[in-house]
Amino acid sequence: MTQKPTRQDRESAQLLDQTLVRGQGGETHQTAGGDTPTLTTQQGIPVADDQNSLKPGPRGPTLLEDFHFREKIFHFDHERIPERVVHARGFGAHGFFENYDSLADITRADLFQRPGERTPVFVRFSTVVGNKGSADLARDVRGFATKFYTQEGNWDLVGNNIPVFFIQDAIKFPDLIHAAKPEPDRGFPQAQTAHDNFWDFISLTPESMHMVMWVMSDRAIPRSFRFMEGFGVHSFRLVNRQGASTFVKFHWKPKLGLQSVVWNEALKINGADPDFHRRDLWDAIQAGDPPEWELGLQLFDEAFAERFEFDILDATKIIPEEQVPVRRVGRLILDGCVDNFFAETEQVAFCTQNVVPGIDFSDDPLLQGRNFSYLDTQLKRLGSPNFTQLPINAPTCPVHHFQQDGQMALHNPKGRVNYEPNSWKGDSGGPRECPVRGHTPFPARVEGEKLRSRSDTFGDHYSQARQFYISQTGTEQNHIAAALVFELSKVQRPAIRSRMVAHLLNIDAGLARTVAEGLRLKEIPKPADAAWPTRQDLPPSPALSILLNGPGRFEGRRLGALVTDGVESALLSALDGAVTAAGGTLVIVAPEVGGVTARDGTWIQADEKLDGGPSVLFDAVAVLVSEFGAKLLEQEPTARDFVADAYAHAKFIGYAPSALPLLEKAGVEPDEGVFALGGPEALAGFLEACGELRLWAREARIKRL
Ligand code: HDE
Repeated sequence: MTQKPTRQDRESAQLLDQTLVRGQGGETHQTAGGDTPTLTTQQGIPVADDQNSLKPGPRGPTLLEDFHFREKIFHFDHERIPERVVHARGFGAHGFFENYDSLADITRADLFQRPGERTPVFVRFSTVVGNKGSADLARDVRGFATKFYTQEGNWDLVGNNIPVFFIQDAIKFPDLIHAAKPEPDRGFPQAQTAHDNFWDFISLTPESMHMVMWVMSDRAIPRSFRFMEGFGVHSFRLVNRQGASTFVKFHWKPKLGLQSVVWNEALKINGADPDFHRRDLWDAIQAGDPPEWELGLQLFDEAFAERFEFDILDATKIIPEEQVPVRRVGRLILDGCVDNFFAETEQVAFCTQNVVPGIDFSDDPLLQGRNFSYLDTQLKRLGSPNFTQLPINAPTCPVHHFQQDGQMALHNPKGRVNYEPNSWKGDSGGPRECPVRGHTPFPARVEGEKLRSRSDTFGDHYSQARQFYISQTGTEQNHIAAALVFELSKVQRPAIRSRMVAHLLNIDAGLARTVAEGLRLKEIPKPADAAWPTRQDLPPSPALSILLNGPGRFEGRRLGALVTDGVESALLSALDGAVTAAGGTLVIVAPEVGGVTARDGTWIQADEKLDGGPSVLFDAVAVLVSEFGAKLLEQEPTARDFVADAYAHAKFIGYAPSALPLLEKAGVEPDEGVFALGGPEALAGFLEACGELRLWAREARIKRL
């Protein structure tokens, strides 16, 4: 309700009263003049008429001579570029990274040398499986890719919101993605892993079991990009000026804490607002509340790598934070929306091989494969090796080299010399290599027979899956079981369902039993053959739970207030004050978008019409309808859903006493999450409770499946 002026407000202020000139055929013409520039072709030729193609006589055929028409249609026909083969649906924003301390002792990377220094960044969030037009709340991994425009070149940290991956060797990536994407004969399902091909592949790929636990957890249905973690996944190296190397795993920690939605809510959000995540990021930045993350480093040496229970080169494993703490070294702020989605979000080309001096790779076979794939994919998508010259991809530091020509070359070097070595002096000779400043790979010792094989240190596929599962709260464990039951219920072949339960038996017997019961399996299968027995001694890691790492406050969240004519305006504005003081946003939902008349006659503008503003779009709700309004809305399924969904999704609900009949009709049974909003104390209590985000005890009480 109380919001700073948005871009939309600013834009509305710029709208002109348009002067329209009617043409002979009734078409409208808007002509240039004043501040309005003249329309031109791409060649800069002024255009006289953009409404009619050139014809011999008003009813004749269009003439080939019409260069303006042909250029316009030709360009339109070529507007699309191939969407990304994975991570097609994404949303980007600009911002900066700010260093806390100098990390000179562990890396020579220029961006980490000076405390307080800011490096510009562009971040693109994404889902993996769905196409560009799919819905935001698919159950899926989220990409979290960051391009740092450092003074020594671009560093791309191309991560996910889950710290492990499905496979250990990049050679399996095409199979994994083929299996997850729509089935090739029928072309569906879209943006879903709930189908036979995916689970067939997964159930034959035991190395994916740890990742499966994460993807079936609520991590795969985040409430917003702002409330999720990010991970570089692989082990990388940091190298200092003396050439000493430290292994590192990168983490992003959201300032506003972790939060996810529940699955039934995700299904409904996808219908009500398929752009839920991108809208949330856009709105937060436009409202002047830029989201923030801290960059965390898990630093460890060769000796730790040797003694760690698992192989640090295996991307299906984490290093628990309790074992190697995450050191927070700086903050990332996203404070700028893009000006043009295509130019920036669509054309941004991340490449894992973009590392700067002081940052280096490990031998993780997944990372090594990615280093080939990303460059290759950019050529396919952007069509030219000069994609690095597009503004969103161009480094902000000086670039000097002898690479030239190619399609769409914008910046060919000047002068006579385009080779090296050459005998021209100074500037005329062009750039030279620099062993001191240049990127030098860490001289790790590598030897061995050339063979296609996998290290047996990669062989334990279940122990960390189990560790993840036992680190979850009871609520989260229930959600994992329910997700598995949902997905496997969409699988048509019973053999695949059983094969999955056979793997679950190696993870947790209770989980396997719940899933088997949820699927009504007639027989419990034997546990899957395992190369290594599941370790029972790995302790729970609280850092892996979302609910143990929530915000404990309502900041950055949205409360939806359902109002009708006759609403008490004093109560509404007191609620608005309390939500705003808590750092949240109040959104007014009314039967009509124009607004309502309060009991005291004041006019209250609405933000959403009821059927476009269901409660799944909010973190908590208040039902402030008048007595008369309650009577009216009792009859209305969308109004009953508003309340019933909020209740079923374990949200905190505040209500004006006059709204009680609507709550009763929606099946709400008062509990410690349902607040009668009377005086200021009740409001304060309600808002404090809202900081917990959900009353999970209610879910346990009312949910059977
Ligand atoms: Fe990617 N991945 N990936 N990936 N990936 C792409 O590159 C690939 C993997 C990730 O917002 C593609 O520009 C291979 C892990 C993100 O533009 C492609 C393998 C992680 C994005 C590609 C992996 C990621 C991509 C498609 C197995 C988390 C979106 C378009 C070895 C650490 C970046 C593109 C953006 C995109 C290949 C596995 C993250 C095809 C071969 C593990 C966030 O090159």
